[in-house]
Amino acid sequence: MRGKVIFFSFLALLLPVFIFIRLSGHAYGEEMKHMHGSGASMELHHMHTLMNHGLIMVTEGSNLVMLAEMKMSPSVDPMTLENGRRMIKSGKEVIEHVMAGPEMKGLHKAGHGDDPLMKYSHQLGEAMTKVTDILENMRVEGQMDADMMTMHHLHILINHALSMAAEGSNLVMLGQMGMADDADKFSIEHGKTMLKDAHALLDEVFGGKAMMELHEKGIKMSNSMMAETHKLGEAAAKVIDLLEKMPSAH
Ligand SMILES: [Cu+2]
Repeated sequence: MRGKVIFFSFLALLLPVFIFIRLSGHAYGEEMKHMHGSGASMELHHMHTLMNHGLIMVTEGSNLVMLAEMKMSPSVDPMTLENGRRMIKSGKEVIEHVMAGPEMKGLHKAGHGDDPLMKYSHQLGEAMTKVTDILENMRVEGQMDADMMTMHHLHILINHALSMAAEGSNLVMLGQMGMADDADKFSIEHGKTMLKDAHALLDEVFGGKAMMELHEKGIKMSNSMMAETHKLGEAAAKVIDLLEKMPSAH
């Protein structure tokens, strides 16, 4: 009898604890639902982060390839070239995986194919693929002349603008997820500054002194590398523009 009383008093004491755990679990679930929004925006924003990472890989790889093509260090150039090419390939695979892999297929099967944010994601993917294709196919065989050297230096700046924009965009998304009040504000602010600076750098490359001098010297769009440079610039501008306009996670 006494044992039973002790047992039931024990249960009675534990009951509020169980109720508390159930309720806070429920509240956490609601909180997550709030963060996810009604659609698949949280999943898509995580995918954008992966795509941005893929793009950063491509730009870093491309910078290595160009460094090797400048032929300033014969003992290191082959390794630099090989690592650069591999980096471009892996970065491209990340973007392709996000755009068409099982996770994306899952979201489409779940009925998110017509979400406005989904349309945005595929526009961004397309724009990044265009940049990636141009960088992957850019080749300089043999010794470089001075103009080619100038153009490659400009390409490195374009790549830098792209990776600044991608990193800025990742910080904006991180902040928008609302997991750390004050740090979130700084994250969003700094991310937006990076995006703005990336945009300004790209404008400077195409409106600046070096480019003007090349054109004044008669290097026209008929020069295949100059044509590629402007194609790359247009593709990069599209990516940076889309990253600046990315709809928020909420
Ligand atoms: Cu999709």
